[in-house]
Amino acid sequence: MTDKSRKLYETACTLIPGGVNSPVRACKNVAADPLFIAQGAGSHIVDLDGNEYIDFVLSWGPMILGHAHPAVTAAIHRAADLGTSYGAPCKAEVDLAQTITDSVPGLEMIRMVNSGTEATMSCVRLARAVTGRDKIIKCIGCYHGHADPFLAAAGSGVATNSLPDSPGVPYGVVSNTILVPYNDAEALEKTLRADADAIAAMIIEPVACNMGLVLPKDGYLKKVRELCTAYGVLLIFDEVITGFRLGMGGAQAFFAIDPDLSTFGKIIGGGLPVGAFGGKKEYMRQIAPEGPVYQAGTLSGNPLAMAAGQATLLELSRADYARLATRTENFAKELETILRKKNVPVHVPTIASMFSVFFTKEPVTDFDGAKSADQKLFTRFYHGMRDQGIYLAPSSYETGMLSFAHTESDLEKTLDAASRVPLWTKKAWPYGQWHRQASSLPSASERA
Ligand code: KE4
Repeated sequence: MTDKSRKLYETACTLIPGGVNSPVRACKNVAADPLFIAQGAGSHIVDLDGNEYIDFVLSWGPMILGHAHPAVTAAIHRAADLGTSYGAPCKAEVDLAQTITDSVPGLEMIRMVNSGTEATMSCVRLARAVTGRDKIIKCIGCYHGHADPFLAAAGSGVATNSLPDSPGVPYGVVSNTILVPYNDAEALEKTLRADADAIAAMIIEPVACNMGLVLPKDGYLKKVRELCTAYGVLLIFDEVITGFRLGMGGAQAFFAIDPDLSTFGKIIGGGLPVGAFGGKKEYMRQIAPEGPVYQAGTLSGNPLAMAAGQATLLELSRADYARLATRTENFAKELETILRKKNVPVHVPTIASMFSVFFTKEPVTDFDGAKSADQKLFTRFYHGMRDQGIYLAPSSYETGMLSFAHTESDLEKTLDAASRVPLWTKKAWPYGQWHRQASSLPSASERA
């Protein structure tokens, strides 16, 4: 019942590498063809064939209010009526910068860019300029976008020189990237003791969301902060996902840690292309044109993206994050109980409005643990859920998310679907036999 998606995918593959504009959307990890989405409204999306799904991907994070939120859509319409880009400063940029710096405790100044990758790439350049050092530390399994310095694979033995993790990335670039396991303060201390004088910064996802959802062990982030301070290494919190997801102050407020620099994206753009990096004034004032560290972007601070971000954050400032976190926690616990009744090893970690599903015997605390998850079981789970109208991230290395638009009925239907997926037998799932036609969802103006 996904013929239109399948046909369009065939055409797309003749025009776009892999038929998609970002690899994970190709659903290769779960041997599925991508669905082409025609519309989103609240917690639901509809594909080209009219099948409706409850959406737990939410565009990988931005749609925390749900799709086509009336206030966000109206803000974009208003901005678009005044023009789409000026290449000159506009009030919307200042308004959003004020909102973000007012919301995030450690943030004194911020620069807008157009993606999370631009934010992390620029932030690392700033850290290297400020310290005069070239090396950076990142955690194995954390993802900070596709800029060369981050596409590093662990070399022989951990925390030694890294190897390029993609063709086209020069060895010389990643030789300055040191890899340490996430949640391992001892390995970090050993690295700093050996090499601190050459290290500009450590960049970390305070909650790891790109190896599945892996929570920081108690005290880990505090130890990371203390070690970076002790060895004179800047600490960069990559909050592209956790920013405004864990609350208005992001992970740095949630865990009461004060990073030197932070990066943002996704939610702050309300679904339009936005990233940002910021931190203490003493560092940010080094950014051109105030300082010598060059960083630029034709569409940075785009008025439509700023309007979408500001409207999103305004709604979030009035939202009940604690209630959404409790609902997500209850949902995750119930999902874990349902899946365990199928006699499969499974853990469903959760924090704030996020969760993920690891088919592992032990809880996952690092990338080695994430890699040990049973991919066959995850693939069956993914297909079994998608065929019942539940749209999950097509990889166990991604994180599921709830929005403020998800209803109790959505969660009940999802848990009911999970109870029906045959994980305990080799019986082939009757893939594709499910569909529920939805001509279209109510538009934003109809829901305003
Ligand atoms: P973008 O360049 O994709 O806007 O952001 C890069 C990035 C940086 N930091 C973190 C913590 C991130 O999670 C990301 C991007 N997240 C992935 C999903 N896990 C984007 C999805 C995709 O690549 O299509």
